[in-house]
Amino acid sequence: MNISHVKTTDFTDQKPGTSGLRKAVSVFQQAHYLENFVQAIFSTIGPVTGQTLILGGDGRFYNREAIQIIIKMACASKYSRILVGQGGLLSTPAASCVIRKHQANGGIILSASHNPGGPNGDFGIKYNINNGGPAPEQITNAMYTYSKNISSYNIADIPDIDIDTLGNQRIGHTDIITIDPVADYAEQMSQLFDFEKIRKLFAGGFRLCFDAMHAINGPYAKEIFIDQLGAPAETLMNCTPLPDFGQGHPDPNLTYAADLVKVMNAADAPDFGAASDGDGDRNMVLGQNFFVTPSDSLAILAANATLAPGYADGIKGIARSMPTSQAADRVAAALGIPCFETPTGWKFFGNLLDADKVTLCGEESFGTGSNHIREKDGLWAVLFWLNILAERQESVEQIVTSHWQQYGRNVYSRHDYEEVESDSAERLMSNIKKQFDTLPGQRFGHYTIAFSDDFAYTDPIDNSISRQQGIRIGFTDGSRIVFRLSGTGTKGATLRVYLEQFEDQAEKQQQDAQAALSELIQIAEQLAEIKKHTGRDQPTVIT
Ligand code: VG1
Ligand code: CO
Repeated sequence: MNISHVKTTDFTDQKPGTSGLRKAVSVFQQAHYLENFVQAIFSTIGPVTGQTLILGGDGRFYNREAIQIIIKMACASKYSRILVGQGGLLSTPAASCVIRKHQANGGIILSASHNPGGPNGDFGIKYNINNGGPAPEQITNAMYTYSKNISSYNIADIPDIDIDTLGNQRIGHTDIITIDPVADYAEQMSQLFDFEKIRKLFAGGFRLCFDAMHAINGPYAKEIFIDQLGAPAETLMNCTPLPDFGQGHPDPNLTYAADLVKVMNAADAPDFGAASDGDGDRNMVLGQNFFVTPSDSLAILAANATLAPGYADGIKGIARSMPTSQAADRVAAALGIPCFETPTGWKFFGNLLDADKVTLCGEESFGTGSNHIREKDGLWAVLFWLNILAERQESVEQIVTSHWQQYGRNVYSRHDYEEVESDSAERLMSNIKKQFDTLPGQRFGHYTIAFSDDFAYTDPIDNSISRQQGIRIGFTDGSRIVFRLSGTGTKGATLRVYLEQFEDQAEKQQQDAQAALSELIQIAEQLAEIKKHTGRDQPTVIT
């Protein structure tokens, strides 16, 4: 096997964001662009001689081409094994599961997650370490530094590999093993949840509608819901993965999962609705004509965890990203367990999970997961809910409203302003920061500001510090407004405004969230002058 040492020049923009390196497909298609970053990964974590690499992606446009390039570069770097998902497919949670199960050194996941795909959409690449979780910031920073100084990369001169037939092929020093992308993951799910009970639930006529949004979770949903749990075929919606996600936006929220929302709001709606995103790690859950916010979902899973066999012994702690509502904190307090507040992005949960400080983690952005892997996990959350529904024999709405009665409701919403001009977005953020000194004590209508800061996090395990993780405005009654700029967008800047208010009076808990938050929405405008800086009257997406 001949190895080419290809001369290249650096790209200046290969800095991974909240979750890997994401760019327009056309950027990744430039000569040497992907190769440079892959070499930066292998050289930063290396030497990789004799190691095992897990490889797969969400099937979006350019997935297959990228898989071939990475296999050839991994052979050149003398990995001893590459486990690649059949057809080049692996959901993000399945990749995490496979890394852990096969004791791999790490894995490369090709995905831009919830960003649209297709030739005019986005592509992405991220590296997960041997615990199955996203590489921490120190490692992604080192990759970026390497990418800025790169002058050549190594690639094996071999023909394309067959990634569609299960089994082993040996190339030089490397065994390339094509694996079933679903099997290991499905086996793990059957160990965590009471499949027998859920099977009975479906046999009794319980109806689920699952929308894979034409993305990676289709085959996983078919295997688990239909083949293993006996749900009828009509359970599945948009479950054939397409390279352009059917020209949709594979982000499971009320705006983009419109097909599912329509079904769940109809008169004859199924009992339970759920959707997942491009790479299968996000989830949205719905009852009949009823939306469960991701922050509430985390709190409810925590409060009901012992109903699922995998968590029957109770949970050690909870971690939530800073902008996620404080609903989970209330459950943690009631259970007498710790609740950690981390920056946005799953990579910040890894150390807490490895140290066994927390069992469940969640983000307001439709992400929930546990210590079973080191990624958020869309289907896991749906199965957890099914297990709870099978045990409690109540509707989704009943479970959520009784949770509010017991713990109070953290009324919550996120307003996104997408594709804002980057300089204006930066200006908006720095203008709020300039007010920090004078904000505490100021009154706005019913609210008084208790504190304002730029969130910084010190990891309790390795003491690493992450600064500038979002602006927090806290009010004396526990309400909050958070401002953050997205780290996953590829066009301009996305401003996220997170709003939260606590409501303990049962008669007010049923209110529409936007109505209940209307005063905080006005205060956010007053503090940040969103209209002036973004030129927008309305958010692009409200979740
Ligand atoms: C967003 C979410 C964040 C999530 C990240 C990756 O990041 O807010 O909670 O972890 O996406 O999710 P940002 O920086 O755009 O706010 V996924 O499913 O896109 O990998
Ligand atoms: Co995702």
